[in-house]
Amino acid sequence: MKNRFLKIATYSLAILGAWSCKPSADKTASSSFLAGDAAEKVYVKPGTHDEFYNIVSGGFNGQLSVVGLPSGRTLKIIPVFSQFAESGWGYSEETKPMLNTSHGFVPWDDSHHVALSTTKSEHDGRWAFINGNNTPRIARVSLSTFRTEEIIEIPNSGGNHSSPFVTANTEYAVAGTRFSVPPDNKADVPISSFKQNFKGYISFVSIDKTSGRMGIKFQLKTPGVSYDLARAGKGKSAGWFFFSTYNTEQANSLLEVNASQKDKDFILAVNWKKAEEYLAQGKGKKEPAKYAHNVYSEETHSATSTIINEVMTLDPKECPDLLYFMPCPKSPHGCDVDPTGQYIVGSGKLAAVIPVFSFDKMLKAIANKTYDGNFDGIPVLKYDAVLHGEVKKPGLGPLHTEFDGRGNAITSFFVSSELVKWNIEKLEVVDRVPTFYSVGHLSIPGGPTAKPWGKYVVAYNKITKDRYLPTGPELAQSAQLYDISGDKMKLLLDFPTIGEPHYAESIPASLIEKNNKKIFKLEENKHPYVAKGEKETKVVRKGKEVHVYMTSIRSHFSPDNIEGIKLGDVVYFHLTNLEQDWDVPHGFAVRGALNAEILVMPGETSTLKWVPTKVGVTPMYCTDFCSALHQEMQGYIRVSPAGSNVPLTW
Ligand code: K7E
Ligand code: RUQ
Ligand code: CUA
Repeated sequence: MKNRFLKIATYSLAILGAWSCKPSADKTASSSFLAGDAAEKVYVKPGTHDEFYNIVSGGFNGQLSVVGLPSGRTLKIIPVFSQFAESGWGYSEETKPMLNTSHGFVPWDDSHHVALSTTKSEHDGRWAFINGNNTPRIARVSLSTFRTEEIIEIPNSGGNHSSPFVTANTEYAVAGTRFSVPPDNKADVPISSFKQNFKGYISFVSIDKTSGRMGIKFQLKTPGVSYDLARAGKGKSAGWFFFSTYNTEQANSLLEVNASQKDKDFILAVNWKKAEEYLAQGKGKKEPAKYAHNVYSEETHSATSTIINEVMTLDPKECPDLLYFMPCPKSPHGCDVDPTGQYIVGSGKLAAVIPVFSFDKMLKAIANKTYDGNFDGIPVLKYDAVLHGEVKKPGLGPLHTEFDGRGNAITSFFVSSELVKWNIEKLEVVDRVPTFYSVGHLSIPGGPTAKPWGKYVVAYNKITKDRYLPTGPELAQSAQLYDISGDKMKLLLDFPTIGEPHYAESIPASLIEKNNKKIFKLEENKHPYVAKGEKETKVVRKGKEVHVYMTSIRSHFSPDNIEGIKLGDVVYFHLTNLEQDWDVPHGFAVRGALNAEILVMPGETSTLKWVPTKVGVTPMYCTDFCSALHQEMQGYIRVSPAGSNVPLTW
């Protein structure tokens, strides 16, 4: 990735001639961009809360982190596509099914983008969606429990990058493939047959209004190019979705020479409302495809995984007026829609301008059939007919754009390492400020929505260099917070991030705090192995399986001494935390257990599977400091040889 951008850098410099706005790496340079009262502006008094939540993708750690703004304090890591020993996520029997896929258990992914749910294109504080790029998946995270509640795999995809951006009322999250691939059911083809056999399926994943439950409503069989990023329309364009594309040469080797031959790639406009009509008319076709759908239930505190074997597809060749291509200068990356829904901003990584498209002009060009031929059977609209205008010489390597709600856009520039603010109507640059260094995504609170809150922009930098104490060859990843409330953007703060920060969204704390779940009610616990009081605790043998119905309360486990376990047994500790006080979890660990530990929240049941490997007495204990007697919260398990007749007692 970095190599590719470096090549692009050289290339762009060549096409633009001498361009010299690369900020100096000299630290003194940053001070002039620093607000004089920066410290005061990011200071959140002890005991008080931040104004915004910043929900940040962890990149290739497959997780989300939750950060407070403006302080930059990390509040939580939410495991999504990962195993996380701190909470037992992906280790406990209840959560393991969440990481199931058609390939089996895949406890990792490469996450790029966060999408917060919206109603009428405004944040509603209900869910965060995040994509898995590697083993294509979309996850839904509850912003009430800050837990992953659902993961759906995407078939016919090889790199779920333009995802999981959502439509105005969160009707759909999308999944466009970055690597076109042959369809799953006809996948054994020569790589050189790219043009004939490779497809770029775009999935529309429906989201239930009440439960949030996801399902793949349909997949569009789109041409075999790379779908890089996407945004839904808003307001008048709310029935449309826009995707940036690259490799429209359809080359199977993306060395620079191959993939950037063309002067223009495309932004694909998808009329998804029309797609729904075609589906209603029965134009969809079910095709074989295997994928996993994993759902976590708050009632049973457990997940189930289902494998599904077919998917509904729509072929644009049989459904006219569904897709249109808009030419966009060289290798567009970001594709962003302004708060009104009128303007679509393409960011050509290799381009010397930022093209801004007009939705009204697009509709007109479609009505008048102002075409410039077609690509793979899909009409290409004339560039001049759909263009609102170009921002000239804005910087080098534009990637992503967000909006401040005051008529301005802010675009990140990777190569010239800066944020550039420009006026959307006038297409004029109004301010620029350096980033340290090489910014990728950026986030303004509400910036991708119809109602930006403005105030700050966070730059997520790809390179850190000298910003922090060095920690060996690998350095902390870096974000930077800027004040955008005035005419000039001012740097306020550097803060490290957990994992590579790709995209993030920021949302007023008030929209989330009001829905916050404080406690799971014990009486509502429907876990099949729950023990709702110490009287219900027991140890049950079923052949070689031993089930321990166990409870915890400050400061003891019940039972706390177990004998009669034999080598060859598989022991399941089903621990119910009887506490009904906020913020009193108990942890549970057994010596030598391969499944890490579990952390059980008040009112919840969680299961640690343990396969003893040695004869003897093994300690178990609480891992989370819970009271003055935490250190006393312990017990023993006696494991005897396979044939022994030690009776089961507790
Ligand atoms: Cu890093 Cu959104 Cu994957 Cu741009 S992408 S920088
Ligand atoms: S200890 S909370 Cu584990 Cu030394 Cu102190
Ligand atoms: Cu329970 Cu420590």
